[in-house]
Amino acid sequence: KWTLQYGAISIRVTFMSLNPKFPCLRTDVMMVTPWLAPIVWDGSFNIDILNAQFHQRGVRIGLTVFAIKKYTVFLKIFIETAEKYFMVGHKVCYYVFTDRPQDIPSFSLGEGRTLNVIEVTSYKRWQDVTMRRMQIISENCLKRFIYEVDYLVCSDVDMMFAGHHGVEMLSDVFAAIHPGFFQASRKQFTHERRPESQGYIPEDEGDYYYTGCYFGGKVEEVYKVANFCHHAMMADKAKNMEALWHDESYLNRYFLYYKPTKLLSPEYVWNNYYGSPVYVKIKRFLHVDKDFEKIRSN
Ligand code: 2GW
Ligand code: MN
Repeated sequence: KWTLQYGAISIRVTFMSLNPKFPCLRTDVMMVTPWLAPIVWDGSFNIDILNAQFHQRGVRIGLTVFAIKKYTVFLKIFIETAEKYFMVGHKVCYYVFTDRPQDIPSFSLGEGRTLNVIEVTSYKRWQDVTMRRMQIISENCLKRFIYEVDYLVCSDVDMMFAGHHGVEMLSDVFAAIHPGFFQASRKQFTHERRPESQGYIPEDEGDYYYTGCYFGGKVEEVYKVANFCHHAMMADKAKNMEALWHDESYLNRYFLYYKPTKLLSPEYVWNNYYGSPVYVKIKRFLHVDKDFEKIRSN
């Protein structure tokens, strides 16, 4: 415990974050949204305090990932790097959805960590493969996740963890800022702009451009996100429409009107394509290079 003196006022400090050694403040980036949701950047949190809080609650975290068709090749690096960096020291359940369960290797997992392989049917069109994730996630929230975990994190599989991903991410509902749009202006956001689509965001609206490849929250909240996106897609499909960036567009629409309670900075979903700007001190999660031709052909 420390005492801080502000003129005549002395304050007993019990939080490490007020220790000058742990300032928890960044002045070079936006640390809070206009609706007062924190934006998580390196240097903005004290992990020891957060770990103690989440351990006290015995929090269980689910990580969902889809490996359909040839995308099963990405799983090994994804899980192996998650073992190193994702929620280390907490209870973790991986949920791997695949049409090829026989192709899923076995992994040696850390204590308190389990991996469940769940067989699902595939879709012909790749757009349906990526979009139907929302339906499958929402169904499994009700069937399974709600009984097994407290928080869910939903991720693309063509990714590798490269730095700490801990409980600082967790909140009722969180989204990650797309690394390509952190410095972009609103009119550059690639939202769906056709008013007829369920993914529509007017030109003069939209807070951030969120990535479709990483989001999460409490199971109840993820259910609402995924259920909304699935039904929005189905309504568009009935009109023979599909939003510009598929599931990502519907996700952005949801988050415009049901704002996330925490945002992850692009540290949490980086792509080396965007280089190394100074504000990204750690690249915690990286898109894996893929041979588009090979991996996306049937
Ligand atoms: C996807 C595109 C073309 C051909 C196949 C696939 C495919 C995707 C597949 O054959 N098998 C499969 O399991 N997937 C799953 O969908 C996998 O989990 C993958 O990570 C995810 C999204 O596809 P991906 O990673 O190829 O697309 P990206 O990296 O361009 O994703 C962004 O845009 C997507 C919508 O177009 C999604 O919103 C995604 O969340 C975004 O990151
Ligand atoms: Mn991807």
